Amino acid sequence: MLEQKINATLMEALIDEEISRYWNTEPHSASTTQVYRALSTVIRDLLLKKRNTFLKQFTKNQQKKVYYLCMEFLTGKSLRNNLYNLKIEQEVSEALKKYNVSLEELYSIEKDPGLGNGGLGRLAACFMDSLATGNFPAVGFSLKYEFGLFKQKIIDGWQTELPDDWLTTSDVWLIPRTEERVIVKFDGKIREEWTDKGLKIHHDYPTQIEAVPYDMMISGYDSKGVSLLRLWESRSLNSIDMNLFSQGDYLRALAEDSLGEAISKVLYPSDNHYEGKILRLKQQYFLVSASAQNIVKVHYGKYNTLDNFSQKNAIHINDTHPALVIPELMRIFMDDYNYSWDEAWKMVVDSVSYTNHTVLSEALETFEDNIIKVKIPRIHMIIAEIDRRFMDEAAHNLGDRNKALKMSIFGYGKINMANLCIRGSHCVNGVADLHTEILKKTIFKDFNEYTPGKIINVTNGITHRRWVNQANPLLKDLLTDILGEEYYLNPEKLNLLKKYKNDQSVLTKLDEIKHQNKKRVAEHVSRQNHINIDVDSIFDIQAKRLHEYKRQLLNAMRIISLIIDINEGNIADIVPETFIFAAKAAPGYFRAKEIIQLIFALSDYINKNTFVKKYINVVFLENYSVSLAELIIPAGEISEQISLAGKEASGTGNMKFMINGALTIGTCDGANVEIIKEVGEENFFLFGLRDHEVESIWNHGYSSIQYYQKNLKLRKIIDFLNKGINGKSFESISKYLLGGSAVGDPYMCFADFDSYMEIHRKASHLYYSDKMKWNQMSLMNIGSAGIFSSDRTVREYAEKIWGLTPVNK
Ligand code: BZD
Repeated sequence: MLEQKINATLMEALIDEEISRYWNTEPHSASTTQVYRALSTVIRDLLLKKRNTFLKQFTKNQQKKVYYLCMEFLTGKSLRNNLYNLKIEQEVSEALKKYNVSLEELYSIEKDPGLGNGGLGRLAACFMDSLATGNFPAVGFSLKYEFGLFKQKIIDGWQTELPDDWLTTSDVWLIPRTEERVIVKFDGKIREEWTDKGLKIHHDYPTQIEAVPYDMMISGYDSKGVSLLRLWESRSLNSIDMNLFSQGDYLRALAEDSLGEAISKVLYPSDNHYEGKILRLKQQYFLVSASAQNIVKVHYGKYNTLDNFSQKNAIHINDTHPALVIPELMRIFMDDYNYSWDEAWKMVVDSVSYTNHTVLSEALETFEDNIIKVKIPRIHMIIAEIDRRFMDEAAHNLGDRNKALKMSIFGYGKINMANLCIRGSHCVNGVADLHTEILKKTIFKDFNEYTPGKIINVTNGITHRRWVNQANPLLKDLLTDILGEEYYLNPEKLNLLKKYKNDQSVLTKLDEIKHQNKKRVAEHVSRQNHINIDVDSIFDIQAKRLHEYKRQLLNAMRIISLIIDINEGNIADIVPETFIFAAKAAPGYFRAKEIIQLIFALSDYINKNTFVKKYINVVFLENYSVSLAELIIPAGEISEQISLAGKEASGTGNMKFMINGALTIGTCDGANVEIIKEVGEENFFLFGLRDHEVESIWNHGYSSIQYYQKNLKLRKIIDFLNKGINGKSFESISKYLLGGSAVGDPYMCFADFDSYMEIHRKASHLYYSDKMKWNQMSLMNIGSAGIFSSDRTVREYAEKIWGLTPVNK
């Protein structure tokens, strides 16, 4: 079917067939949802065929594959992406005329699968796209959460969470593979027996959970490649207690069932904050055990030996969440396939690699030693043995046991997952230059000295095909007119755009495109928030998870300062600005919710105050998701990337805004540093303390009060918060900023405030005094963004870490 060129007539026939097969109805009377499901099923089956052809090819070549293990894949919607990547949007659009429905309508029906929190999960999804496009054999493994990241609803300014039932429409993309289910075992006791063949492990497993795979295909663009995303669903094996059932105790009979099912019920909604909860541990072990069993089985089925395991399989752990794959592979190799410790260990280390995404101490995962011992005793035993051998070896090599102990996996009754990952991987990477350097100097210092060269950098990237070509079709058209289609597969070619930096007609077109995209957002804001925003004002956007270190509060402080100036009549420097925020806070993160409340209150205040509203406006857009990002990022003129230096590992939103022509107001943090290097400081609004300055001030005892006392604007902001906004006091935020029992303003908004105000003045002055210069800077940003494509990122992983080659090369 795929070999046949898809045209509108063939497409119609395929859709008709699905409609009559599923609903036994005439095509013209099918509902929009039925057409959506029928079309998606057709595309899914096309992809399945395409994947099978691809699979045959790399299987025949006996090529190495990468398995990417991640607790999150924030894929975004599938239909548009797959049609785009298969290059059949036109044909499908034509075919849909028969059903009286447009592609846009069908796109809007699909629910956005929220199988991730933020940057980490979205990165994994971009990688799947780029791997398929680059014809790399790749499988992603994750969980089929019944409920993805909660839907955010703001009620009276306060974030509330609603369940995300993404499966009600997106289930069409999943292919159940019940025949490939495996069993994951928990709890129980271990007995060791010495036989003439060595140590034999006996294990009883009272809790056995079935892992049932569901496959999602992700097509590459204009390539043979299709990535497979395999999502595990948990099901209780002892699904129903027939004894209880026959005694009429139906609820208790089913209780067992729900325990098993709970594992893949819901995504943990915290980013950059670990929770040492048992359910989270179970999710992690469930993912790695099911995946490792699957990987080993496929390998053994093909080669009839595991001796060449690490030559043929690269296993990547995305952050420490899948760390337990290291002991799990050891368990399988030793207990199920009788390899010795040393043989098994070599196979594990040679195949496993690990990416770190944070240096924040509250995000570094540790689990209670005891929890692991009780829930997965054999795994605990293996971790203990990994550590024992490591400590002996390191103490011997370093001649100092205390030094070795600093790298131990065990400490203070906890298991340090990062230390397990570093020990069990042949390569560890950070996600931006600065982040990797910080890793080497701080949390992984001892490891870096012990095994120099093991920690490397691979800077993050984004798929420009989704984030420009699909999300910003007007910009795509312009770029295609100027550069041709080559940049679709060679994003470095965007560089050629720079030749047009003095071309008035190109600059004007860029300006018009931005304006159209701003109008799209204004319509959305009017529908959703019932607020009219001025499309001629500068659009300043901060869209990302709500976190203290990302400093949405610094942005809010500036807004308050502008309100105060306007109210006092100090309007000489004031220009029209529209501030757009979108952010979800972890449900238990009180401070983050309070900051949302503050932003909401500011929005409310301004929209009730016609005088202030003449100049500035603030909107908070609910329920930030991939789809909302696709709408708002193309409209961004200022991209707020204002984390405290040294805290944001990389950022990827910064890259998405840049490639859509926004100018960044940013600190020297994460990948901002590399963005500046590419685009030049003259095309970036840099402000704030550098990471070493942050460290030095912090080490000398940061005191926000000192800044407060010296700075009238800060004092007025605090007064404003204390006085309250529309009758709601924000004293607790002012206390947080000034300190008391804890250090005030822990993310140093006060220290960076003046510099932030100043850079904004510079930016907005330029916007209103020399729009062509602004557009020129915007063009330079687009032209410099090619290097931040995830095509480049996955190529680097393939070469430097996985030893992977594309099919047919
Ligand atoms: O990963 C983010 C970092 O904060 C960003 O700087 C970076 O760009 C991206 C991609 O590398 N980290 C996360 O998104 N982390 C999480 O979402 C997360 C989720 C669960 C538990 C811990 C962290």
